[in-house]
Amino acid sequence: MQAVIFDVDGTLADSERDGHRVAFNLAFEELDLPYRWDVEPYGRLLAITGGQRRIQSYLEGQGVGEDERAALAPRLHARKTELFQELVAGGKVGARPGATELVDELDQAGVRLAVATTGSRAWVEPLLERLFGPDRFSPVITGDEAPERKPDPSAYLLALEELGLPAPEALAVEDSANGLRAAHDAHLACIVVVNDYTADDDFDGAELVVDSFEALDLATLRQAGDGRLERHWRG
Ligand code: XBP
Ligand code: MG
Repeated sequence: MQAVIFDVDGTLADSERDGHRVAFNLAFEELDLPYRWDVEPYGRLLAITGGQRRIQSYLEGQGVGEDERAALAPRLHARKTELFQELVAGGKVGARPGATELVDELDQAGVRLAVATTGSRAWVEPLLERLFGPDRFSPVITGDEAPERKPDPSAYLLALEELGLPAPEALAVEDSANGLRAAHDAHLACIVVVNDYTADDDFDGAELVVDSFEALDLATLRQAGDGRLERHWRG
């Protein structure tokens, strides 16, 4: 295993419940819209990857016509992205416990670190820099570059292409069923670190499913990446 490709939202960063969700609601409020995404229903909306598509789908469910949706969703998402950038700059979005330690351990062992996320580059770069320091990941593939969003594998395929590695030489780390499917469709072994929103997802086929980064270390990742991990457990 020469490289680990990390997902961002819900994986490296605890970014959804108190981050993206709050930014969406602030944008709804600013545009005088009656919508609010509470904690529990937001978990269901996460099945739709990509914030703008999530908004489009929600507006359709609210009976908003196609033309109005086409005009409103990009505006809402652009403002939400600015508001999320402000949350990031204000230190309101943290790394998941154990994530920085694992990234440092991999880095010190000479394992290459990359990112493949559905999120928007406008906030991905500043968030990664704030949580892990400058230029820790290369490549950083975001929803802006990937032709399709997860569960489509394109973000991971692009990351492998830029790494110049075949899938068996890398390992994906994800938090959700959408992410696991994207990794597996790119023929990557994948470890899942579940979170409150994804604990009940279907992770069939994951090399390993754990509840926290604290259950992971370099040796475990190497075993999973080299396909030598027999056990499938929640550590
Ligand atoms: C998670 C997503 C993103 C975020 C919101 O991406 O689906 O859409 O929820 O970010 P991943 P944007 O788990 O692949 O990192 O509003 O910028 O899409
Ligand atoms: Mg995720």
